[in-house]
Amino acid sequence: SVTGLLFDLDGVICDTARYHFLAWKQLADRLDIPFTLEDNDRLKGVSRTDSLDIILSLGSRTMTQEEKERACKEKNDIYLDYINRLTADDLLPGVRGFLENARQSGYLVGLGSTSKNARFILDRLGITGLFDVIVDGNDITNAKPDPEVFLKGAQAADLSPFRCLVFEDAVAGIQAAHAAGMPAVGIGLPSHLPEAEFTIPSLSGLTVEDVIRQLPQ
Ligand code: B16
Ligand code: MG
Repeated sequence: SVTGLLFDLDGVICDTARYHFLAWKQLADRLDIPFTLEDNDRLKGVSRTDSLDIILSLGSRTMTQEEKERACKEKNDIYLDYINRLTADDLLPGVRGFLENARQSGYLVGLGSTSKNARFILDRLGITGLFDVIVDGNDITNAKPDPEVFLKGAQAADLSPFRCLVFEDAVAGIQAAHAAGMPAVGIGLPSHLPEAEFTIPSLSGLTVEDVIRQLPQ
């Protein structure tokens, strides 16, 4: 049975995707590369450097390693200006209650995010203390859909992967969970996350037991 819960950050805990978009958009505009909100969907769960490669491919452009590092820093500085302003009001609906219920019910609670800014974001949102385990972009070498982030989360929580349940909003994240041998609950539309065990629109109004009951036996 499930004893640990691993949460993605962007799109599950907080809607940081729009700030990622605004920051990448500013860079893309400067580079004269067309980049739309729709394109941004492809960046969800993808690492910073891989995101830049996707944007460069949209403009059929290339960069040297040094130019890439500068571009990534430029994007992250813009992004930091946005997330610096995050407060507890920016938690997605139901997140705090769901995490508190999970802890009270005895589940281990972990974060599995590709973001190198994850700890800073949790601090801004005021929920760092609700996590037993945090694995983020600084701890991994392979971004989702590689299972590394979730396998390290399970390891840090001293749990077998099959005891863990993942909460994800991105296709790459659902694939990462499955590659780790973990079931995944999709947050969002079933049509967008057909590989998830099942989807829920948000964590609002649900307890962990409500969710676990829906898992295929
Ligand atoms: P950073 P997640 C991911 O977070 C985002 O979905 C993805 O869009 C972003 O590029 C990645 O983090 C890296 O973020 O530039 O802050 O290191 O969904 O895995 O929580
Ligand atoms: Mg996400």
